[in-house]
Amino acid sequence: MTSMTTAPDDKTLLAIYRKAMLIRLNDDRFVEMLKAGKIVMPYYSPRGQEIIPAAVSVSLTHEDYLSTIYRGVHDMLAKGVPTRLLWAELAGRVTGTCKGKGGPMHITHPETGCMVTTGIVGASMPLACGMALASQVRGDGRVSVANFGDGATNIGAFHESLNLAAVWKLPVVFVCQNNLYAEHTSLADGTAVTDIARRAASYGIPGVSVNGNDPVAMYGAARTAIERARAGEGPTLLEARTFRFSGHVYGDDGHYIPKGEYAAALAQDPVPKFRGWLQQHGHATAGELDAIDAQLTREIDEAVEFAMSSALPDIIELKRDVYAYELA
Ligand SMILES: Cc1ncc(C[n+]2csc(CCOP(=O)(O)OP(=O)(O)O)c2C)c(N)n1
Ligand SMILES: [Mg+2]
Repeated sequence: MTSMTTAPDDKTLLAIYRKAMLIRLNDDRFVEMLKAGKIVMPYYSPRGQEIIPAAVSVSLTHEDYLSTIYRGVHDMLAKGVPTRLLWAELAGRVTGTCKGKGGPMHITHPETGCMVTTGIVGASMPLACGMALASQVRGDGRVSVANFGDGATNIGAFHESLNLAAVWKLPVVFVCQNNLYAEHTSLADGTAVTDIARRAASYGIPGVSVNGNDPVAMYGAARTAIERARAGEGPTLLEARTFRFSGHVYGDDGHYIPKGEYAAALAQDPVPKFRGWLQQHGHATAGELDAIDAQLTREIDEAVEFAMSSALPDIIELKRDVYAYELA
């Protein structure tokens, strides 16, 4: 395994904080707008999972590729999709990343390496293998990151992708965001081996289990895996343990999650916890963090204003960009 320095410096810690808080504040605003009936969309909240993409993406550039799933707004924001374009897409406006025709389930923004959001469980992995193969053939040094959930590890595509990536030494990092639930089913109820990282042994690749809510541990594990992929040493399976703070989708009250389990997770809410840790350990003052938060709030205010004042797509757009040639 490639051995590199994996402790984040202050600048990196603040970059992780900024991304994690951006995700957190955006989520608050999405929920507020949904509740007020101002936007209508299927929304899969990433609350509780903010640290994972924030800590992964600081080691990536816009040249690196990302694939993710319906619960992927956090991955997109962390990778760098501009907040205003993301909002416009979620609100179904022409100014969105996909001209308002993709919506939350299909955010795509190649300019920042965000190649695909899929609603098909497990599909982010073979797509990442394809992108990584392209990079390998071109020799462009790009790394592909595939995000998926714990439930996706029981889909055939998971095994096929890990095997293919291992055999061809593809530059992929498989990031399993293990939030302990797949829709209404707990991990233990649907998975024989709940220690997901152990599955990597079947393909002879490193399998690392990490507390995804710990920014330092998450950063270190991701950086090692990304550097390994970039060095041509092949893929890694990274299991980021976390918790889903909401029901599966907006409107699901999550009643099947035991109250105690939920309360214990919420008491460790990762973004406020990280904020406190940064101050306690002298990485930032409360004033510096307040200034970051205020700037992020302004960014979101501006994004909402931009999205809501943009036009909805014209009816003629329904068929445009959908087929290889435009139908009459
Ligand atoms: C191939 C496929 N099978 C089933 C579904 C229905 N489905 C949507 S989300 C989901 C749960 C997936 O859970 P997990 O992979 O843990 O991701 P999470 O939602 O927790 O982020 C299921 C079964 C689907 N979208 N695609
Ligand atoms: Mg899950």
